[in-house]
Amino acid sequence: MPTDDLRLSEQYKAIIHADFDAFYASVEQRDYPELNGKPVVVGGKPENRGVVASASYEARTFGIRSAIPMSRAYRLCPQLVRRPARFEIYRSVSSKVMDIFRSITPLVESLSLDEAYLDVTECETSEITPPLIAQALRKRVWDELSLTISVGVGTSKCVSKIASDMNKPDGITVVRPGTERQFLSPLPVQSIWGIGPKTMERLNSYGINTIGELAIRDISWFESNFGSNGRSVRNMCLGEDPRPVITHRQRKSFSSETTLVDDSEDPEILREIVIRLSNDVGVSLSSRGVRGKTVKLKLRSSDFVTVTRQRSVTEPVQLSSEIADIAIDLLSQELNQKNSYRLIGVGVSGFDSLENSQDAMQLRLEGF
Ligand code: TTP
Ligand code: MG
Repeated sequence: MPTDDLRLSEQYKAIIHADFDAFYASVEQRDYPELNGKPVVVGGKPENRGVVASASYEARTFGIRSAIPMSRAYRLCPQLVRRPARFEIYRSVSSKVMDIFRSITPLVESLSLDEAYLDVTECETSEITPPLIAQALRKRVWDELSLTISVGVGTSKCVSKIASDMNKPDGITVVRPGTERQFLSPLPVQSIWGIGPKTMERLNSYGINTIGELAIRDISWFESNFGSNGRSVRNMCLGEDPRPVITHRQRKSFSSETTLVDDSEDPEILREIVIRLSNDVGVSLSSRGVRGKTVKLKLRSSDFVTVTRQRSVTEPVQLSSEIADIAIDLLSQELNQKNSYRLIGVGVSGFDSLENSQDAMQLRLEGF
């Protein structure tokens, strides 16, 4: 698709989502050229019950994907080449690519080591369009790092992230302003951020398979099916996502919350939810190398009373298990109240400096 005539109008934001292709595996193929063209995975040994962290596109033709057991990967492809993870190298590549991104705009939000959003609205001129910026970005990453990224260009985070996945590997997908609905409509519902496998199954059981089929429901339907997230889920289906690109420095906390399908006072159910939310927050912190000193638990009871409880610790936390330990303790103290709850949230704030956090993350990864 020609990309030089796709100018985003002034009334829209221009967001690029960039993501390395087969990140860990590609770094291994780059550094060990004899692995080029071969099915390569990065991950733990099968005899230690290792899992695949990253699979090269050659390995994917055998059905190998991230998160499957390594033993299964070898069964799918006996000639598979496995490399152990070299986190230090991946972190250094990540920091270089983020520098390239930041040389284009200061508005860069890294989501993990290998992906980021760039708000390039202000970089746009009559000659330099967002798709051209995206192409230039891809070329620079290739020239300077010998790795490929795939990018999506759109008017919001949600659309650009979905777009970057459409032409992987080494691809670019541009969604012109005003065509968001058309672009999203045929895609499966789980492409929408926040719709996981369980919700997808439920929607499929109602005969809703695509985003287009979901988008035609009215707001009250969304609210009764997605609770307080109803409005934002509906807006995303319509291609509208007002979330700004937030840089590290601006970000003060990470949190995750959920509205329960049925209100609950069952300690086991509530604990399980707290563990899941702590895991979401832990993944966000770990992938960005951030640690925080304050863990917060938010509870909204069936009668809509919201309480927050927080605890600060001297040793900053980052891992899901560390967050969950504190959040569950805070929960246990509230359970004496015998309330039934409709919403639970877990958050971490009080970040230490990024430099310190990255040292800490390195230590933790080396400890595994
Ligand atoms: P992804 O971007 O999800 O995967 P990828 O870069 O390997 O492949 P692609 O983007 O082309 O689909 O994740 C980035 C890195 O994060 C990945 O290379 C390894 C790591 N990772 C894990 O360790 N475990 C996982 O389950 C996933 C999904 C990723
Ligand atoms: Mg990737």
